[in-house]
Amino acid sequence: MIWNEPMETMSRDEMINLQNNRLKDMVTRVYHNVEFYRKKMQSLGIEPGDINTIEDLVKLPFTTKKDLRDNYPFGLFAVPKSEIIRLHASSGTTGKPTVVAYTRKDINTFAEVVARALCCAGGTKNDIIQIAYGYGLFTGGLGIHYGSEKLGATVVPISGGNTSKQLTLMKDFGTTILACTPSYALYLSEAMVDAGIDAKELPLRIGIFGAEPWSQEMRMKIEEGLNITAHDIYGLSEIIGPGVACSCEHHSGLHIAEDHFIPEILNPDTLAPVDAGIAGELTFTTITKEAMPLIRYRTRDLSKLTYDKCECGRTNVRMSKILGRSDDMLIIRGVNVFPSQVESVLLDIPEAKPHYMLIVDRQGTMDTLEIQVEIDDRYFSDEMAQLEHIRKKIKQKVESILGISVIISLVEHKTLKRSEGKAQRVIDKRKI
Ligand code: DLL
Repeated sequence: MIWNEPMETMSRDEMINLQNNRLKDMVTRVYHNVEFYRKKMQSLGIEPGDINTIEDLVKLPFTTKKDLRDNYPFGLFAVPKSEIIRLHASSGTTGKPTVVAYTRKDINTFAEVVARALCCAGGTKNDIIQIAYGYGLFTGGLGIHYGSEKLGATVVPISGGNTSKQLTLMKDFGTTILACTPSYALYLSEAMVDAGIDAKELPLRIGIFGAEPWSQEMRMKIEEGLNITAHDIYGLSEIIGPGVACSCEHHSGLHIAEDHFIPEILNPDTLAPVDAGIAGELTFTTITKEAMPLIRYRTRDLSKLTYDKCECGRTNVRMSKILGRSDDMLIIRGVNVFPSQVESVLLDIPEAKPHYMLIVDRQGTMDTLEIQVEIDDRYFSDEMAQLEHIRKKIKQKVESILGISVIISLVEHKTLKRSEGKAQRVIDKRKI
């Protein structure tokens, strides 16, 4: 079934026409209401009247995570605060999170695109959907929640964690759709085995997995372990949250809700748009959002697009599974982590040297992050108590910035490998 036939099956010409009109309207709104964009456009010598079709997108400036940070917290809002009914946030490259805002219409759009995604994955109002994404500032829990209600499914808002309860409710309630990160889905499948539950005896049938990269191999493993069909749902807080795109029954890319978000793929070096089929950095322009519209937001996610009609009948452009990132962001247990966040903490600790190494691994299905830190010779003593004190101090500061637990290992000065070119600060041993 297709949730919104008119929007998901229109011809390319109709879509371009719709995008043209919405783009013009959005550019005019931000020009008049957001100083940041007005100044950016003025410095490029363009006015709203210069933007008439999506071909004109290339004239517009880019927006980056840094721009959001520089305008923290509310500098990019395009409506008065009284119109804003919700805020969400995700971690940024420093301690400050990236704040995003929604008007009532934006919350409706969010629910609409998630309902579309769930329907695209085969969900219906007869489903019982267990939402094991985190609720709170993260867009995963509440985003999927509102979309599921819009779909008319029965929502079990259990949030993340509490594995034994997840399994109990899944069994007792007869959950048919599980929504969580792929790594947690894998963990649940293993926990099921340990608990003596046979997945084949459960009515569970669909998985709505995203928020972190995962491979086809991982998809097969999860499908086998949970006896379900696993779908890939993509999104990011800055654009709206989950529901920007989702895979359909043909698992041949993710359909983008392009009547709301216009995608472009850029060559990561030149930032020039590339043709369909060529991989590059995914960039979105939101054309219907009211509270915080973004122009050409550089996601740093690598993907490619195809405009071919899908066998499912949808005509919306599809993006490939995310192929990687053009920056150094890691996603550890669903949390976005930048090595530079660790660096900024270490620079503030006199005992530590700014030489460090992040070792990411997966034990069972849980991601682990070990940070090896070089300690200044003056402090590297034989006294256990003193070293333990330094270790705890670093651990506490790093954890408060990253928002996840870490293992800190102290090493002597000059032990970590120095590099002659680009410093390699991350070893990712996960096989995803
Ligand atoms: O992760 C929104 C979301 C929630 C998507 C639940 C899907 C399901 P952020 O915390 O802002 O938002 O992180 C966004 O996560 O730029 C990608 O790097 C990564 N990401 C999200 N979905 C996928 C996916 C949410 N399906 C960042 N595959 C994005 C690979 C993904 N990476």
